[in-house]
Amino acid sequence: MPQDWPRHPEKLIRAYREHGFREERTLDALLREQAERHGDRLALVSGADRYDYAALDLLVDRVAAGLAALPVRRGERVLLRLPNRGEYVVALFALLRIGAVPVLALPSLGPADLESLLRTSEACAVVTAPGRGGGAAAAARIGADAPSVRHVITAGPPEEGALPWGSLAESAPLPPARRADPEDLALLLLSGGTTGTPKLIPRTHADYGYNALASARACGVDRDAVYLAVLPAAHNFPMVSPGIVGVLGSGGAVVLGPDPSPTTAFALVERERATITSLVPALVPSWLEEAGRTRHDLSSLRVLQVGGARLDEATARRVGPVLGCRLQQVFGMAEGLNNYTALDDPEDVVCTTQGRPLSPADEVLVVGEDGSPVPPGSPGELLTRGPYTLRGYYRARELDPLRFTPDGFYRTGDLVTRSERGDLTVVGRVKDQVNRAGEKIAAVEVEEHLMALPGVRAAAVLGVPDPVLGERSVAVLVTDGPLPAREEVRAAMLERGAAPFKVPDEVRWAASLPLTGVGKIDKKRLRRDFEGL
Ligand code: J2J
Repeated sequence: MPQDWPRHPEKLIRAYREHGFREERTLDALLREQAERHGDRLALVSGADRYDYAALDLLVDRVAAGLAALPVRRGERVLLRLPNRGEYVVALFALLRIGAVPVLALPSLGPADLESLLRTSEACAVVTAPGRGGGAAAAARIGADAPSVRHVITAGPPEEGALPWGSLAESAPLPPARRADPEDLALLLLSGGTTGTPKLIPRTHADYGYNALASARACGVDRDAVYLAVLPAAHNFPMVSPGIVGVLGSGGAVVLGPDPSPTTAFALVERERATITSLVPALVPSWLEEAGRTRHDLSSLRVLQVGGARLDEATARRVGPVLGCRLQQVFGMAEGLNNYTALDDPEDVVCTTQGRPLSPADEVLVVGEDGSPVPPGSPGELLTRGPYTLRGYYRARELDPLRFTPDGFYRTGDLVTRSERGDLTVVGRVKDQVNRAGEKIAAVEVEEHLMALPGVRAAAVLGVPDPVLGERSVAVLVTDGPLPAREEVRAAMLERGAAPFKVPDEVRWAASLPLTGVGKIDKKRLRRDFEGL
């Protein structure tokens, strides 16, 4: 049988383990251990439901038994498509406990993506619920139509052909099973790539657990942490940076927020005395605005993590003063590598860089088009290899030569600069650029200038075909007041030291920008919306 996914070389795994760069316990054992150590401490809050560690662990045991009875077997894949509710955390750990492999899908995924996920993973079951993306019934139907799917489980209102979630928890807990190997496949994540069909990322207990717990240490997360998860919980950022897994593995509490709006979130921060939360940049301006007028007490909040896309410097500088907490920039990817600014980094580093690799064993190279390393400060593609970065996608061996170097470095597709002291700054995607009459313009760089204009809430720069220039640059802006004229944009950008050819050829207005499920600007859709421009 062809290999489903390539592992790290055996010798390297041994070396990583010797140095503590792989977790020796399975992910569900992390939860069990906390339950045994202090079962009465708060673990999870979801709406009106509150679970201490003992209660959460027992519920996980029961659902694990319910799943095993269906049967869902060790090694089988199960698609989880759940909103931020307790069932998500319970289903996740229950599947891990029986050695089944959760496939984490954002509730916002469309039918085409779901179908492709089910086809590649050959999942034997789908667990779904109505959520922000809606359409549980549609997901259930797709699941029911997929040849590999034997069970559809719904955590929402009863549906024909679907098992109610509640029936799973009626089983008696399973007797302890044989200990799973931490080097086994734990779960499959969806690649954040915005082009082509979704790719599945294999993560082991050993690498994911290490990612989560090392992140917890880097973010000052311990048993006193209260983490508010407002981003879709199936996304890698709120899962492991340090997220749900890192916080539960450290004995802290996880509070699931049903949506990322500041009004909902601020009420939860006050009620639960949340100490840390994470956002994508698109959400930050509305949080800052609301913080100026809220009556909620946000004084418990110590760290606001921002990542997933480039945070512009002007917004970054407002976080500390307005929210009264530390900003931490997080540059991560579901494929592995996580970078963090340190909580005690100088203000300039926190506001203008996306931090440094989490692990001393993370290897990063910044290379030019010819593949050779560029000097500090020069832009190049980030390549990385390390103890929690994948060596190949799941069931996609044909991608190996494209996305990995022969010696196992993952080609991130991110354009970065690295400073002398090793801080990385993301300056664009290798292809997110406008090729204007041969001059390459990084979209992110222009977006950064545009975000600094007064009244600009969001900005996206696209290259569109042009008979003369090859591509011309179009800025799409969401503004508070009137749209600035191109001349105004030009004057402001030149004032900020931008090269004249980087000034957008056109400035367009939009009421809002389309966002991906996790809240990044969806350029593919934006491009479609502006087709015929
Ligand atoms: C610029 N681009 C960034 C940042 C990610 C933590 C945080 C985020 C993700 C994530 C994650 C960026 N500035 N601060 O998995 O554990 C872009 C890069 C990267 C891609 C990965 C985590 N942080 N990005 O966003 O798999 O282009 O993971 O390669 O969804 O998002 O996307 P994804």
